Amino acid sequence: MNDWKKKGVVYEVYPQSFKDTNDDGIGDINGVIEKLDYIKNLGANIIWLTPIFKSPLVDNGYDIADYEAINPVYGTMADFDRLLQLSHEKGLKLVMDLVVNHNSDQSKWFQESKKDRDNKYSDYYIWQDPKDDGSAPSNLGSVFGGSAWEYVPERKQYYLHLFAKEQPDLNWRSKNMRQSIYKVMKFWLDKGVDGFRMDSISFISKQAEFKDVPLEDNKSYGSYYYGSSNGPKLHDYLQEMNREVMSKYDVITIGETPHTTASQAEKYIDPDRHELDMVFQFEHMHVDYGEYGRYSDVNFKLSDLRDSFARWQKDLSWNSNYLSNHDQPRMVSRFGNDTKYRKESAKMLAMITVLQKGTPFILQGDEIGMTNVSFDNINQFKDLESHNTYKFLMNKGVSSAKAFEMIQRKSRDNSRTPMQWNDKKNAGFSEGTPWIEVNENYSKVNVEDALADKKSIYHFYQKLLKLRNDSKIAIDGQFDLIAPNDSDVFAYTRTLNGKKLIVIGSFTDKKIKFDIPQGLLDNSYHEVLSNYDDLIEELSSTIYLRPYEGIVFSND
Ligand code: TEU
Ligand code: CA
Repeated sequence: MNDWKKKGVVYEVYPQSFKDTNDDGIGDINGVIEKLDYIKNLGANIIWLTPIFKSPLVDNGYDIADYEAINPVYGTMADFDRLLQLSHEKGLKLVMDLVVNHNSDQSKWFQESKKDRDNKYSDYYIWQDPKDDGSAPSNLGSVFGGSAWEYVPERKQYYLHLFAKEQPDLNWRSKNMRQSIYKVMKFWLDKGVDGFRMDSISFISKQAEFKDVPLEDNKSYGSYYYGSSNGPKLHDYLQEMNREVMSKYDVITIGETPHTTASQAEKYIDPDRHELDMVFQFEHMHVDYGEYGRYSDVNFKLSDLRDSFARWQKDLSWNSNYLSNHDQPRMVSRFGNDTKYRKESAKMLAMITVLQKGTPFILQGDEIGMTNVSFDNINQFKDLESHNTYKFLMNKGVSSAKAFEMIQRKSRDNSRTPMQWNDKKNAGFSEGTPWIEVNENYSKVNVEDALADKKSIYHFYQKLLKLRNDSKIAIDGQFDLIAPNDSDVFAYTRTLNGKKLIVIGSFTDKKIKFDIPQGLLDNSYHEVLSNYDDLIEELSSTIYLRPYEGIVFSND
């Protein structure tokens, strides 16, 4: 991977919640333009823009009806061109979301494909005959609940949708379909975009046959992962895509790879295989899963989080490092303490994540420590997954109060509420009525205050990102855990040519004693970053960590 990619720090912009400039309550492209300097000043250098294409917005734009058109709610193609040009003038790269495991049932491709079995687009989707009794071809369930199959009378066939029924899966076995995708990619790359974050890319190659799969503990449907994640021809497709498209441009490619192990992931990014630059994986997001998957009422254990991170650091040559994105709750609420130690824990979590080997990803708002929302009515949630899961949980006999609490805790909407710019109306996001309500804590958590306060989370991120990009050790150093069994502390070293960073983060609200292994810390070290004001003066192998304290030492 070349230097600009290694030094990439990604800032994820979820445009509908970023900044609204025409007061229709929906963030837009001009809003991103308005805030480019804000992103740049933070120290990020790559913007990942989640989908802004024409879409009926069933899944907030991850259901694309026209890959080459901008959704008018976000602006025009001219606005987009201006965004791209201005980003480049400011030295920022712009990465688009490429959603090609599926698109929208409103797309021309699908509208044609469903008409009959013999048209130009008839093989663009995964059509299967019913079982003899007319029921769905298999018992696969979809990510958002219910069957993964939907019947279309015109064709007397079912089509596969791993996500919502309005998101039919594309058939990568079709050469014409693949060529259509490559054409779309070239359309954007020829405009000058700097790469793609590839949505659900580990799912694009399906098994040849769809059969019923074993059902786990009384589930009604089989896991959609069977025969779809890391399928038989996945790497052939990625190599073809690289040969025909990416190899012709200097761009960055980030594959979102649900249900992928570290050893499977290495195949995507091994430079000799000519596929992708990096993957965005989920193993560490599963540390608080339980009976009801992500929505379970389970607290994470530090040991699970640390083990997962460490395993990926060891087994994969380059990772994407994050604790939240638009599909996850807010990191400070999930892994830190979003009340008394909100600032300390948000900084410590950033530190422990950004200084691992790989590309840091920051979700808009995490740099000011935005938290989960506290809604009191299910209708305040907008995500289809939240609503489906709420019904599902109640069908399983969970009380409505408990089900609501579970949604509240893990809903994807926690990360999708409007960006909190100031303490004025609607947090300065919009003068109109926001499409989703603003988090009520905006009067104390907002950008204006963060910029005015030298000790804010924002300013800590600035220092942290500068440290990360100025330090060869932080970029290329080897990762090793320290105190791998400590119940409260996540600590590791990064080492390059004998020089080290020692990174220590406490995950507890108590003051604790921490022993640095004998011989590791000597007088050649100094403290380079801390989330508390006063630095530790005397270096000794026993240190006392304050609540959520995070410290970085270096001998470089
Ligand atoms: O997410 C893909 C994905 O794997 C999902 O399982 C994700 O973890 C899900 O949100 C679980 O709750 C991508 C996008 O990031 C997501 O926003 C889309 O809804 C999804 O693909 C379909 O395009
Ligand atoms: Ca708008």
